[in-house]
Amino acid sequence: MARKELAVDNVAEAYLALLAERGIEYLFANAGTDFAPLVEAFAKSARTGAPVPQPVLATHENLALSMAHGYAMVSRRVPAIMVHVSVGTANGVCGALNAARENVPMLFTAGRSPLTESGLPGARDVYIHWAQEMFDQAGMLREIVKWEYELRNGHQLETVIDRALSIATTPPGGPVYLSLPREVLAASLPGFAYDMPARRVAAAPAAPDKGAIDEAVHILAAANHPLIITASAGRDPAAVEALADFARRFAIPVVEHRPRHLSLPADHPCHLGYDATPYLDGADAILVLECDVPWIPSLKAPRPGCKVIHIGVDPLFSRYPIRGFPCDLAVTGAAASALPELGAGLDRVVGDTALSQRRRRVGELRETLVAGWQKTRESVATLRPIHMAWASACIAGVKPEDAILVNEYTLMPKHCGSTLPATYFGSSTASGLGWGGGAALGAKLAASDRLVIAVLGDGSHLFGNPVAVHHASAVHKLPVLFVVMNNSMWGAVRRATLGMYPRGEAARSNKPPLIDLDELPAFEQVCAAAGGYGERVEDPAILPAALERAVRAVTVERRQALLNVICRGH
Ligand SMILES: Cc1ncc(C[n+]2csc(CCOP(=O)(O)OP(=O)(O)O)c2C)c(N)n1
Ligand SMILES: [Mg+2]
Repeated sequence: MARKELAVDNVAEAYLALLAERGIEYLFANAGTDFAPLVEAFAKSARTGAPVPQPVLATHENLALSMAHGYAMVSRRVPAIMVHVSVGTANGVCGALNAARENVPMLFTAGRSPLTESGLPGARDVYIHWAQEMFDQAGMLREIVKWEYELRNGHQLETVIDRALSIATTPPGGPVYLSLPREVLAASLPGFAYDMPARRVAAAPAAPDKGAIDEAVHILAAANHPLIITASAGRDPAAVEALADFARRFAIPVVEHRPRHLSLPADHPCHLGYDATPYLDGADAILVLECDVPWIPSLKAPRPGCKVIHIGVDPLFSRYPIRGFPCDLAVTGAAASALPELGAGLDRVVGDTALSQRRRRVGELRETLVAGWQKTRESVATLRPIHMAWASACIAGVKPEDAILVNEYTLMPKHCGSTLPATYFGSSTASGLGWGGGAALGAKLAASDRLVIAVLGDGSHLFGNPVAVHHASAVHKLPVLFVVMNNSMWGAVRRATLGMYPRGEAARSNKPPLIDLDELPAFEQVCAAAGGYGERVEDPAILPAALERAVRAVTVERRQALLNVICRGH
């Protein structure tokens, strides 16, 4: 094993060099006084050519975290983020929760106010250094991250960084948090030696237990009407083919419930849409595959006799305080390795006659479903304000097959299906709004040759700091197409209220409070103000042409574009 030595002046320089050596390409950053030693080290590297991660300026922490999230989900590499002490961490907590619930590994760091009031290099020299210091800065997100620590000195640097990265990337992945006091970053370090490659690596994933796989085979083989429900099997692109093969071979229908990743191509013969409700009564065995919420029990649950198997890297979602779905068997393991093993077991026991009957039945169900969707699209195509189903279908009409869709959360996948792995990303199951714009920019950073389309609600767009997002798109040359489905409201709040109180005061009111978003700014002009193409679309008939114009602006002119699509409430 090789030891490498670097001539550095201080811990900050060694830290950035080590991040680069460990494969961190980007440091998404929102700076403050705590950054002084890092700004200095970046400036020095620009002169000397010493490798460091590329700093990516983000003018709000939510944007920094969301960009890092989008970059990580597409590149499958680990991003680093740095924010300003306690206050920056506070702004980043929502993004960290989004990433944690989606098992996105990231190194989330923050400065720590200088500890000393004078004497050491980096000691307090601005009035904020007293008030910004907290007893327990990491306490704000200790529950969210997999590990947190504070760098105490330069001598532990290699151990700390390697431990942070190996824990973040060990399945199930997730963010880790490291605070960096200013005096520690500024401390002199006469030379820095470290192992290359790293001697502390991530743990290999747990292999599915053989006995548990046999039991799952037994349950599925005995079932006449098995069903698979997934949300995130496709987080690992290799799982998409595994699921496609498995479903096709055994004619098992698959529902993608609230998908965050494409797990099965939308045109797969076993794809039965995005809502398991119609199939729950008939199912006699359900395989819940990388899915935290397969159905909503207060609305509809499977029959009591239906066997339920959960498979995933953390099939119990152990970080969720409450999750009580029936679970007759839970198998820890990645879908990409568990499904072929299940398939091999089922191959030995399942007869082809039963399968051909089931294949026919699944085919009929799918035909009815797809015909229903088509009918919906036709019936809403001319509605004004525009229907989100029509807007989704129009997006399907312009997007190349390899385009990356980032959905927060108004795109309707049933009207805009994707077929390739890693081309669809839905917002985190934690649903901390304000993610989509930044995530799309991060996705573009990871895949510069692909068209990236962010589909946002008017509400979610506002949560995402649009001015900061458009600025980042321009300054980092990340042209993305933003489609805002603008119904001038928080439709979700309306639906929740009417769902709980269908005949209540709000239902009777013409204008219930805290739902309508009146006097919204012209989102398209905000994009244009940052150098992008912007267009407001009210007429459903011109939406396809408007989308073509916007796609052209992004792909040919290489500038961002925003369509402000005036939609009806839903
Ligand atoms: C950070 C955060 N704050 C509040 C919410 C609650 N919330 C969920 S959906 C929603 C409204 C979203 O509005 P919009 O994006 O316009 O979509 P619509 O429901 O109108 O289609 C709100 C406020 C949330 N999920 N995250
Ligand atoms: Mg809305």
